[in-house]
Amino acid sequence: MSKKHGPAKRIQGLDKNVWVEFVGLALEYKPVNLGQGFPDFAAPPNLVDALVKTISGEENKMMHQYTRGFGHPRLVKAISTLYSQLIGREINQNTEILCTVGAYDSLFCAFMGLIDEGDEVIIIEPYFDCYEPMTKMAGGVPVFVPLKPKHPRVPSTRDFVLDPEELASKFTDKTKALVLNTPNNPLGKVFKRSELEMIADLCKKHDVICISDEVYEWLVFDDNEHIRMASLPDMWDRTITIGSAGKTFSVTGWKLGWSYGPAHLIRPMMTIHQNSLYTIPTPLQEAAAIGFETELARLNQPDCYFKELAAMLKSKRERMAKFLSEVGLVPIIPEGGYFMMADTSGIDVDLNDPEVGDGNRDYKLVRWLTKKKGIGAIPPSAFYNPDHKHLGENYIRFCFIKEDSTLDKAEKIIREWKESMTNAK
Ligand code: IK2
Repeated sequence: MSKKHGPAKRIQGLDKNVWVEFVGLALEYKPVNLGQGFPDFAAPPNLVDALVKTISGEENKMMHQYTRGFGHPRLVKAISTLYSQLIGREINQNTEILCTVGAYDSLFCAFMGLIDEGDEVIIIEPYFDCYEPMTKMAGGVPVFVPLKPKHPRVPSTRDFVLDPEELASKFTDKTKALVLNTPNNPLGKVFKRSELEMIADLCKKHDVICISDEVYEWLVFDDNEHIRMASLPDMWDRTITIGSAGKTFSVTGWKLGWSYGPAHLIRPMMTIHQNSLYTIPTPLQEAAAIGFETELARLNQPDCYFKELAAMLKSKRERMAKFLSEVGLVPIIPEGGYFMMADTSGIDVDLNDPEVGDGNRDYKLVRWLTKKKGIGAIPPSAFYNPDHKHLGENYIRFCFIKEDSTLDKAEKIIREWKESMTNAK
């Protein structure tokens, strides 16, 4: 191949992607899919109705055409109304909000719009995998700091913490941004106010931007509370908050997201957006706006979809924790989100089989589980940088936002697996 036909330098070394491999594996082997994070149950009927109405009838003919580039007027109004309430300040719908193709595109606009060649970006591990390649594509340098369990076998993600001194040591005069993800994917950790304050103080001290990925903001369990970084004192001016309709309304296929923050941080993101996608699908934005309006009218009431979904997930979380434990997959109970990490150190299977391929233990084990047992999952070492992959490789991530019938199937496989292990002894 001619040298001229080679990939751009900015993407060299970034070709491997956990989703490409494991979504592909799930398509090929058709396991009970507890891998990629999406529900397998119906979207909220009122949202579906809203979409159907939006695209039907002569009176809605303009819904099939381009809309405002930075966000459909009805949607930015709804986002502004909701989050102005939640963070306790008026958010300007025209200058302080950007609607994007999923949270992914918001992240892309943030990295591309704000990170320069040589800028350092602090990323808390484990992290949603795209933060690292996006930092690199922008020319930045990722600097990692891991959440660590307080002791080897912790029961809850509450016990995964940052070492404040270690975090402080990562800030230099080149640090431009820190990426926070609460509730965290893959762990499900919900950062406490004191933890957020510690991070915020460092951001303020070193004049650093916080890119706060809060796509699982409504999915918190027990006495945990989702605290928005932008609501902490003096953090608004340095925080971009990212959300996802896919996660909020259980419609991941809509790929609709948004960012809100001060105009001086949103404007550079808009520049990337206007020069790449320019505008995003009108009907999905209109329907999501209607969805938000509905939930706004019943916010904090038990029938609010955000509350209902969290309540439903809590029982699925408990169910999954129970059946995983039965085979010795020791779960770390998540405080939020819809993933569960399970410690696989006690599982003894033959990973020398050529069918499980190579790489870290969790990659092999997930391939084994998919091909030999019919359960799809995700290897969490994908969420650590190369030097820290050992911190993730003794776990597997399972997704529990699934129909009870899907969880029944997974439970049956797990029980049979357990029986076969007992019989083999
Ligand atoms: N940020 C986080 C933390 C996410 O988890 C996601 C979606 N991830 O779901 C895949 C998985 O982990 O199985 C996103 C951003 C992207 O959200 P969106 O789908 O709105 O682009």
